[in-house]
Amino acid sequence: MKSKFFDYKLLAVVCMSFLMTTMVSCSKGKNTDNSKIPVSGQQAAELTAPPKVPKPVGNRGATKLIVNMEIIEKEGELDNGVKYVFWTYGGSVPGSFIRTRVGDVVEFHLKNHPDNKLPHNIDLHAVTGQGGGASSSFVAPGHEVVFSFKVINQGLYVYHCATAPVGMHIANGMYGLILVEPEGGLPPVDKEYYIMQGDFYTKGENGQTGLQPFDMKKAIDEDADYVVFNGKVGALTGDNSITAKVGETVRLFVGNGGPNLVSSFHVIGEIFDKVHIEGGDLINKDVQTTLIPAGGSAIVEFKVEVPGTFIIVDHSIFRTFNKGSLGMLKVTGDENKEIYSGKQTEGIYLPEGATIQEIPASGTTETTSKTYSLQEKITLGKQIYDKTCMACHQTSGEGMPNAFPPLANSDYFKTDPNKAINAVIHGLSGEVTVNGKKYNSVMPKQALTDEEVANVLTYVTNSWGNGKQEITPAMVKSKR
Ligand code: HEC
Ligand SMILES: [Cu+2]
Repeated sequence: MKSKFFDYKLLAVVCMSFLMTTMVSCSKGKNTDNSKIPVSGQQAAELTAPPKVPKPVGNRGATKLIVNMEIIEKEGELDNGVKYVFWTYGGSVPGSFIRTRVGDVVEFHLKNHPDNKLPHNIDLHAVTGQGGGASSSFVAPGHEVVFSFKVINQGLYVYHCATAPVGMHIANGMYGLILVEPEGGLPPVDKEYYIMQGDFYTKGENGQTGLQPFDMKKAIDEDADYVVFNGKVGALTGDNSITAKVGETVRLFVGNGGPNLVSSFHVIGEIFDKVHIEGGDLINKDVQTTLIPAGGSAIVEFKVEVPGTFIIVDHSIFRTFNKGSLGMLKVTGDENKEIYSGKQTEGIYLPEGATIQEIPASGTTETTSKTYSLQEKITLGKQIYDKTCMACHQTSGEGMPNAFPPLANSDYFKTDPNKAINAVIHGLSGEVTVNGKKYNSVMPKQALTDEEVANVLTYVTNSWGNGKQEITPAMVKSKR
């Protein structure tokens, strides 16, 4: 063991310098003496926009690595139709991925584009030194600064802007990842991707279109309108999904720029075989969800055994379904029914033997004598909808494929609102066809007063492309 070490020229140098201490510290010296690794030659760093990462370092020796990073302030989209002025490292959110190895000396060229409005700088968590580089890198528009640092610790590190107001610079997208590989590189895998979460604060509510300015008050209150991967709702879905083939091993370099929220990173239907906890050297195995602090990271690895669309989420789940933190990994290849069977059978489950269950009544069945305008009925109806129907029929009545039929533009009750009344007061089961699609499930009868049923159905029939109708309590009563 020791003789093998001494064969190794590099470590011999390292160990020699430690002979004054003890042989024990010498044999452990591999990690602690990276500051002494000599560099030879120089090369320009490959920088990539997410979800791509640069080529692995492999077994190249330590070198002088030149990073040319340009800060660009530019308008982009946070969601379809929602415009936002992002401040970026390299033109993307998160910023360009930097890949280096222990022992490298990084010569960092930070350029602030002349069209930008503000000064910026950079704090790299991989730097050992004042401000992580921030104190040497403050740069005005139209200027370039250069500073160098020796890469001593391996791991996956966040970098970000640290110009006041720091929170605002980060909130506008000024963060990214720098990977420091160990000597000889990380073990090779089939696919590698770069994913970084961030929370955004806009003047308008989630979904409000047009150019949205940053909202300082919401940022201070940590009341995010958007929580997204790679700077945009949908940056990793549909055609932008990341991909793999059955049998491949996938490595995700995952960061969290914050500025405020921590991420409960999870891939639905996969188990992380390995997690480099917090981006460091310690590996945990067989992990379901890994916590990624704001300003922190994790490297997760897993082999994909079966095909499917694996949903990538922050398991603080309202963020995923209401604020944007949803990505997709599409895996193609042959099924493996032993690992996952798919749906085998489905029948209707009615433990009490009755055809339709009733949801216990909460309120009174009496009807108030007050008369409401159509608009008031719609408003009251929406409240009932959000409380009672939305869980199944979804926010905008769009339903859910194969489970809950749509109420939006539904041809089921278009010509006969009594069919909707019957569904609500008596429940509905057995096969129904809505807009050409078959459903065969059970809707429990809803314990609502005549007036509540009238209001909720008036809301439904006056929303989402349904023909405008007013449903009265008398109409409901006649169907009881
Ligand atoms: C627990 C889930 C659930 C809830 C809650 C629920 N529904 Fe349904 N609804 C269903 C299912 C399932 C069907 C289809 C039943 C079938 O396949 O026979 C359905 C069918 C319907 C239909 C007829 C088909 C269509 O899409 O036009 C209407 C109208 C309807 N629901 C309205 C409502 C309204 C209004 C509420 C709230 C007061 C409500 N539902 C609450 C599950 C639900
Ligand atoms: Cu900045």
